[in-house]
Amino acid sequence: MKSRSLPLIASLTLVTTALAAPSGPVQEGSAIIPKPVSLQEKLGEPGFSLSQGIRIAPGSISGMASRVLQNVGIKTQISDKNPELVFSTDDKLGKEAYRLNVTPQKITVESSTPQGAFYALQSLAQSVTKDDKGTICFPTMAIEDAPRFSWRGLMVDSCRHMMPAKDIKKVIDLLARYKFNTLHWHLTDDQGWRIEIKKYPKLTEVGSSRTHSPIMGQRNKPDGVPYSGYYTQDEIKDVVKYAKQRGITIIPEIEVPGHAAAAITAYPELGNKDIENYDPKVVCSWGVFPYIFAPTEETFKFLDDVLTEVAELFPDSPFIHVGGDEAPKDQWKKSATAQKIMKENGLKNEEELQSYFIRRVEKLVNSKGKRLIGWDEINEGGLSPTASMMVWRDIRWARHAIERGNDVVMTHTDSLYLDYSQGPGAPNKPEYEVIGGNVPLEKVYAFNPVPSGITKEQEKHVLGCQGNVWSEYIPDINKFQYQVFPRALALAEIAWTPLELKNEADFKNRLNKQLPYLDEQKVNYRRPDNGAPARPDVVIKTTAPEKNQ
Ligand code: TNX
Repeated sequence: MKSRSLPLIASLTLVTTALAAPSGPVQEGSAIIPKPVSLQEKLGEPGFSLSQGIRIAPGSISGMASRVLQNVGIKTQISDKNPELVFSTDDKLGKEAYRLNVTPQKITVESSTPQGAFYALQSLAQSVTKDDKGTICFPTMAIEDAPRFSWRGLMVDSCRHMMPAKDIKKVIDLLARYKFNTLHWHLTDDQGWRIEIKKYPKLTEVGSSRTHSPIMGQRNKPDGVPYSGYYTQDEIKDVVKYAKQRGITIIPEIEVPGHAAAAITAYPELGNKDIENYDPKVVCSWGVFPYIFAPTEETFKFLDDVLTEVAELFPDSPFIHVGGDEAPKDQWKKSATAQKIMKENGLKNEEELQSYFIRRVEKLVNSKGKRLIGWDEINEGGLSPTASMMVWRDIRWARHAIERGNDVVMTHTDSLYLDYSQGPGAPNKPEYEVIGGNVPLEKVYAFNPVPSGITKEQEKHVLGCQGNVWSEYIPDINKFQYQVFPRALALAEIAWTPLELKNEADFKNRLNKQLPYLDEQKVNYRRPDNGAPARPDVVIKTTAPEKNQ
């Protein structure tokens, strides 16, 4: 058998080698973002020619590999006849690490998981270049790579304005290209409850609709246009699956005890109903509002049920985010019921009641097999030793939590709030309004997620960093893309690349080479050269998306 099949293999090899003739010398290197830990390119030597496309070895990863390469215009074929792109497992590599080796004849990927291989393919897809004859090719190169942090995130606020599931998928595609692995999905807030919960249908029947919104450019005037929308459980499952196939875990956020007006409007018995003038409504403007869950057993039972459904919808998320931010205590101060509960539990003040509330919710979250994460206000009144904290206000809170052994994710408002403006150049039109604050690209790039003054040993408590995209002034995908790109690429690099390799000039150079891809994908990014949108022809809406009107 062996001796008869050999000549066949030999002749096939000849044919295929002839097809995959190496390209001519390659002068331009790859412009990978985020910058890999180690990249060695052989410029001036032939690369791997793509004039005939590429033969991918069959296996569990080949379909995904084919999709990633086709997305950058490369013809692919899955074939075990002298494959040119091959995968192997090296269990010694970290979960997200990979090795990628490109020669004029062959491309090899080594990883310990499909996720590592996926990142190798993203690096490969970003390395398409041309040889001296203009033939499309990959440069001859060797990469060894692994991320600096395990949490590389972006938060999408679907409450103030809601992007349809198909647009969330577009966001996921771009995040995957730049090796993000976490999408934090803000699903409940004062202005809308956006996730279907079967046991409590009024959450979406009532809580997903508001009568109007502020007019863009005139933030204190109502637009008079009803706004509503939510994701069905089927849509959520579909988005979660889509994200998973692209190496992205979705962390759901269900806000407690504040930012809860929509839920309380749907089920008024969950609020502090014993106070005067109690009349909850889904909120139609932006800011911080008084309606906050009552700290009663009825509320905890409700949250238990909600979290059961949420945990089932996000099976791969290790965390459930429970908000915890901006919860005014006035209603608890006025409510006899809340005061009685404080007394019964020996709580000295309303801050301690907030802390009690969060600890009760943490037990529920843990009972579903998940860890609790919340905004840094969960610190006030005492931080649970097992909670993780998302630091958005003062970096000192991060140090405080880390010193106590809590894990943190850095989302600092001064550096990572992508709803803020980016510097000069946005068109002077109402639809380009932002909430306030200024975070230029350079400021994102300059941010170090590890706070100063902590020890090497404590650094392991910094899970990573995340950009937050609050959507008060982001009514649709076009404005979203304008706010998020290209700053998300700077964020991708600070989350992945070792600190000692950070170099702003080099980053900007690579960023310029990424723009043609973003153009091709029709991303409405902010032009780094003049601040204008990439696509002046796109219409950024000033009111609710059509579907929701
Ligand atoms: C504060 S950051 C909030 C959000 C707003 C945002 C606007 C945080 C945890 N809470 O509710 O949308 O400011 O930038």
